[in-house]
Amino acid sequence: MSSRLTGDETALWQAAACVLDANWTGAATAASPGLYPHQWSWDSAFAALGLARHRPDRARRELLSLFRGQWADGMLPHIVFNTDLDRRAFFPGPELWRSDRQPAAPRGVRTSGLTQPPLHALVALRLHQAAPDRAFAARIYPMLAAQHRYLAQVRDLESSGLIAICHPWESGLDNSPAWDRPLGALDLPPDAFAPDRAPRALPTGEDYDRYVRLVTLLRDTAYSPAHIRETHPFAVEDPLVNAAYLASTHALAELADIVGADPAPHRERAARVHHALLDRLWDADTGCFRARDLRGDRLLPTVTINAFGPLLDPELPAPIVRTLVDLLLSARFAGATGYPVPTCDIQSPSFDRTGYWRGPTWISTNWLIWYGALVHGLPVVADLLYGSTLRLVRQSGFREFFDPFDGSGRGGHDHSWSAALVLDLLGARRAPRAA
Ligand code: 2M8
Repeated sequence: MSSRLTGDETALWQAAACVLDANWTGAATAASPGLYPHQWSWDSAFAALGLARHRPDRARRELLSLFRGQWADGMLPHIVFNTDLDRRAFFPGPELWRSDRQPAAPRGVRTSGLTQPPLHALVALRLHQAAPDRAFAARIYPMLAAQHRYLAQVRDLESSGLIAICHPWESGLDNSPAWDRPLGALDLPPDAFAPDRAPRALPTGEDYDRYVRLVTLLRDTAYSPAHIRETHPFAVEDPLVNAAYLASTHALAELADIVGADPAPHRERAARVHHALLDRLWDADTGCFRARDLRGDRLLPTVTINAFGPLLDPELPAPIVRTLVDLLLSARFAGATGYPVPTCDIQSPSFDRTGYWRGPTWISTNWLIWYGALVHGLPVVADLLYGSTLRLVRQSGFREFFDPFDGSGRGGHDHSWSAALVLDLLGARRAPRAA
């Protein structure tokens, strides 16, 4: 640690490092002790960013450990289960997904059958930039390329360039009001799917029935591309997921250069995703990005934090960047809360200051906007996100999420990505060129 950090920042650094050390299982980082004891995909990507600042050898192990769960078709699952844990440690556990019965799933590793925002190539590139390691790059590049091949071949449902999620969990923003409409349109069979007793309180009830219903539809059709393309009832192009995909596609091109592979296909793909984001998800009338429901062929109405995802696109036109920043700073998001950025438009009837992904501030989405602000050379916005994020953890600890009005902590304690991303923020201040 250098003198560029204040005493207070140094204390935060040490506390964050302790959380990551405590959540290290020996091979990977548990997303949250007790609550999410397994390895989650985008949590793992965020954990690797924090580990890169603290224990770089573990950062590379983190990503490689996640890719142990990759399926033969390239699908990188959103959960890799730690089979040393009691099977009741988390619902839904391996028994819901039944990956062991899928020929494409890896042997000896139990996983889910869904994905999450594909930030991994971006993270792998940043690990390489922080501490160049060509052997690691050469090892992980084919896995990342396979992940992206799967997304392009199986999830680009309308050959638009954009990828679709087929479950709210794939967005990472599970209960976001953005998904209320397509989720509400789902036919539920009369019997309930959720267990009598879930090991935690949120979210429960009918939402969970719908989530589990979507999983069983996928599972019972062997997670088949044909089912996903033609009949699966939930298919949404999300701006945050696609922005992560775009940023990672750019990173994949750079990694291809580093390992001597051909970057051209990745560059072509990135150009397509960039254009499709603007053509299909930008709503000029309301001045924001919205998710597109492919089953209803319409933009979904509620404005949420995913509207800011495209700030990760380095080529986002300047007028659109300005419009997004105006929205971000307005009384609908950061402007009216002491602890921004709320994950839903405060003026929306769906906003709920304590509801899971329905309004609270999360460190992961703050970090993504902070990173997007750096991409576009917006130091004032980046400083706002930096200060607000540090204030949250200083006041309430490394909680899973926070009330955007009073900053009180909610959900799990010692949440790995909250600690990891604070380390990345502090590390960037310490050594700005690594950011
Ligand atoms: C939450 O997701 C899991 C489902 O996968 C859950 O609700 O049980 C979300 O916050 C997700 O983004 C995150 O990856 C996961 C673990 O932190 O928890």
